Amino acid sequence: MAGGGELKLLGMWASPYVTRVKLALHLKGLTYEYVEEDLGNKSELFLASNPVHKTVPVLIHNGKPICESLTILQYIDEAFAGTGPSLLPADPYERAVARFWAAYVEDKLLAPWRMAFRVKTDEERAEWMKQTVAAVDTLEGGLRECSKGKPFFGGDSIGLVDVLLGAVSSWVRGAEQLSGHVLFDAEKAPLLAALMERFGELDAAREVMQDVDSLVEYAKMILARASAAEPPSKLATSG
Ligand SMILES: N[C@@H](CCC(=O)N[C@@H](CS)C(=O)NCC(=O)O)C(=O)O
Repeated sequence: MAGGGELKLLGMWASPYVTRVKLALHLKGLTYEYVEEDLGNKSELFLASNPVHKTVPVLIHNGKPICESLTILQYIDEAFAGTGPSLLPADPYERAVARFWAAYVEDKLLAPWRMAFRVKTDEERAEWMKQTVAAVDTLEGGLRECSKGKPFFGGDSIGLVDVLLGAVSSWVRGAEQLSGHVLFDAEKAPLLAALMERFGELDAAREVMQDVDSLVEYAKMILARASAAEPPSKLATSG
């Protein structure tokens, strides 16, 4: 893997936000040191690096911290522009479109899906899942327009939106095992389902994605704590 200064990633294994950053670093072929954080007992380095949100991931590049996964992904793309493939297209309009769909995935798909793991009752969970499923429908249409028959949202190769979606692939499979609900159903969202399949075949995905059975155990703990109304602040949750 390539260098380009010292890179350290503070993360937590189950976090899909951390997985995004790992994926981007692997896709770019960058060497980095990974440090697992105990979110129940945050390290001094971690708190000093992200005093505002106190969340993982944090990427430290030559001693300088970068926080918030979407900001980190775009930083990696810009700071290592000559190294490996680009996550964002060169054309300003296409970049804007990619950022638009990245924000959509974040706010309309993953945020409600994350809530579904955090609420106390089945009724509340069903409401968040309704919003999640509606977002999958819209995203399928977006993918149809953006990919123009090519394999990824980013066209021929994996881009920003593909990284966001791919990063939840183990959580998607884990949630399927837990609830039987298929988030990217091949009949209702064939393009997204095919994209997730293709993503799973990438070397970066094989190297980085979490073990699904471990996530299932972790998710059971989150769901149990949520239904007991324990504050979820110490837990990483899906989406
Ligand atoms: N918007 C943030 C979300 C990151 C996030 O929520 N991380 C969780 C783990 S999945 C976290 O660090 N939680 C720490 C805590 O709640 O104390 C990002 O994109 O980086």
